[in-house]
Amino acid sequence: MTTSKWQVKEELELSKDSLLALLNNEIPAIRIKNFATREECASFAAAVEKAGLKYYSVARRIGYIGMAQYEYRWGRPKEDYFADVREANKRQRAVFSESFDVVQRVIDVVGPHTENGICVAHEGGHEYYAGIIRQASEGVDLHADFAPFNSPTYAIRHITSQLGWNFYAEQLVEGGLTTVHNAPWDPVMEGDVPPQSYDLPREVVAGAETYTFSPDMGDVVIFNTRNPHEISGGVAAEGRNRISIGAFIGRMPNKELFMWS
Ligand SMILES: O=C(O)CCC(=O)C(=O)O
Ligand SMILES: [Fe+2]
Repeated sequence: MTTSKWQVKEELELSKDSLLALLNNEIPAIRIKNFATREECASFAAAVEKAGLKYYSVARRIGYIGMAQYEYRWGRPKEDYFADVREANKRQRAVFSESFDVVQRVIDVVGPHTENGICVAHEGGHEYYAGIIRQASEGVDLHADFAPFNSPTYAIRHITSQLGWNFYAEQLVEGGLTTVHNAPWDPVMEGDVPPQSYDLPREVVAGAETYTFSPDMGDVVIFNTRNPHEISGGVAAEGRNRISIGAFIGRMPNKELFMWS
């Protein structure tokens, strides 16, 4: 992964070239404008409210529907993860059935720009869960997402580059911006134990160039999640929360892109 400066300081449109450049950390982000219509955003947000969110036990409230592989990183067997995928898929389908299938649309839209296709990650005949819905109006602390460190006992550890896409269905009145720091995360690994990746010390991004983008309703934004990133808190209002759904995209050694959350 390139640790030098990005070649541009702006978001590019999705293309074969920009996707490769993002995988190589040569550009800060790709934006797919108008990925969904206003009506689709509204129906998605309404379905999320109706389904109800669960909350993580971190200081700033982050609501979610679905599951993250990362939750299984310490002291939980892999079988538990794959067993829980089925229930999480049901909760996701309840939302998609009242709006649209966001994950399938990402596959359809991104697929033509890949070298060797894109699919939901799998190993040993089991599919991972892809597409976690989040409400993070109070912001998210500095963290990095890179499977070789976060998931050292899963097949996704073989990826050589990791991106994350997020579709924004509802946005705040103010704030909620995402900042990406060009400082690829490179912690010291102690065996197969994932290191702390959330609430990283500021030293890891000291002196790095940054890129901040606005999570505009209806758009998908993709960035390289090995770069530490954070979300600022903002001003919510009735019907104006920061509601998104996202998944990671990892490049496997055969260039196939694997998606999971
Ligand atoms: O919601 C966002 O803008 C970024 C969320 C995030 O941390 C990720 O996709 O890895
Ligand atoms: Fe992240």
